[in-house]
Amino acid sequence: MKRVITYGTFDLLHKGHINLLRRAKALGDYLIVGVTSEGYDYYRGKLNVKQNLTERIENIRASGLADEIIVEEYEGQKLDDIIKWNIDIFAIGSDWIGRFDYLKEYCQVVYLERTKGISSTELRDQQHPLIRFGVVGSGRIAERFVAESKFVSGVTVEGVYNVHRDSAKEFCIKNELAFYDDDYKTFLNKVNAVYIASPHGSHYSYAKEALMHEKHVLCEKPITLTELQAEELFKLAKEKGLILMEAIKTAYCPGFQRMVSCAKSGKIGSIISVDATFTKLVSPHLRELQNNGEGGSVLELATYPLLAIFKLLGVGYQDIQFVSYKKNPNDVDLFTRIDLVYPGALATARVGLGVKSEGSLVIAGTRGYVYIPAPWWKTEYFELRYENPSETEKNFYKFSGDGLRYEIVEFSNRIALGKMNDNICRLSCEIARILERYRAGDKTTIVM
Ligand code: C2G
Repeated sequence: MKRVITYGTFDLLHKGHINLLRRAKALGDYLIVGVTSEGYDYYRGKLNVKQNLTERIENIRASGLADEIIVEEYEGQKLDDIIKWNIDIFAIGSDWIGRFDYLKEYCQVVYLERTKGISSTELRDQQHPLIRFGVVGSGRIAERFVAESKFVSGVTVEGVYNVHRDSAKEFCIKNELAFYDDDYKTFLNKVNAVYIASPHGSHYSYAKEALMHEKHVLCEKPITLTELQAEELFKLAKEKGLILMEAIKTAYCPGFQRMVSCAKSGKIGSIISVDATFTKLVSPHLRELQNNGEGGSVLELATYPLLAIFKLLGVGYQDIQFVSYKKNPNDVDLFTRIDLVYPGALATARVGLGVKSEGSLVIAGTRGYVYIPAPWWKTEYFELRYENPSETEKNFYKFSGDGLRYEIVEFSNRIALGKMNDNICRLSCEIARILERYRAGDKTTIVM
């Protein structure tokens, strides 16, 4: 009996998949189909698969073409499967030509002609209208956004807006966009969503106007500089049935999400303390350190540690204190410690643009602790540690590229769902509230 194996995501099972399965089956007597798990697809950068694993398996089963269905969960599994299932032929579509030649040592490898004119990506785009982004601002992060958006299907970046026409033009040419503009209304009319990456203080007005013009908004951190403004924007988006989201990539990356559920699962007992540090040395002439009411470590970086603290302990803290080091001509905070006191727990966020420290996240519990080394905000790895070192558990995840692709996927999924995530909206408002208090000098000690 000749045994054939093939693999795929098989999202929104279509004619191309069916042809492939039929031809693969015809190569032998017994066909095994490996369907990729959600985790594996995320790992290999297939970020917006629409159907869950159960639905995709069910479709393969209903096609009647598979004699057996297995789940593909990790890199390198193909080789293990070929040996385990005693496979004679490995078959895959011609879009993979050459990529699986290394399996020829173990079985015959056949690349089958791909069916032209149909793909899951096209079907997804037909079901959900393309998200046509316009970028507001043309700085470093905006450029990274354009690059990262290319990893998410169903999304394009079409144009850029900047009050300075020359900057917009330069950005447009460099990033091969379709248009640029220095008139915000004209710009808004050409897109259906905006990514706001302008200076902090301008986020509120750009976001508000975009929402008023029925555009979805993905806004860089901090979403606004006051709690009221953030609440107003989320309320407006809700009333209009639009999506407004703060661009905090960490919140949506797989490693961080797993780490949070693991820490909260009881494996380290009750969480009593969270210590999160993020420092990044920048040169004094850069935007981040200007004395314009928008500079300094807290405004630039505190979103990340506060996200971790709020995700782990919630937003119900009772007291907050800031201690800042500001010895520089611009009088901006080069380093700040934020202490939050909860009923039965405590947390500290440390941020620095002019002071370097170990950027780790430590979550202390009654049974053990979670240690995430720098850069924990791009979580690739975390350890569960206990009194007995032999119980240490190490967990590895993949964090792809700059990570902005994860927030873009979430934004696009939210648009398809037609609903914002209320918890994360609240979290953004709470962060804005802390920034506002800090800017007002509330509960702040300055180190002399
Ligand atoms: N396919 C095809 N014609 C199409 C579309 C897809 O023949 N128009 C084939 C692909 O070449 C692949 C199979 O259908 O052999 C499944 O395609 P996808 O669902 O896109 O999965 P893919 O990402 O190719 O998974 O481990 C996973 C595999 O390596 C490939």
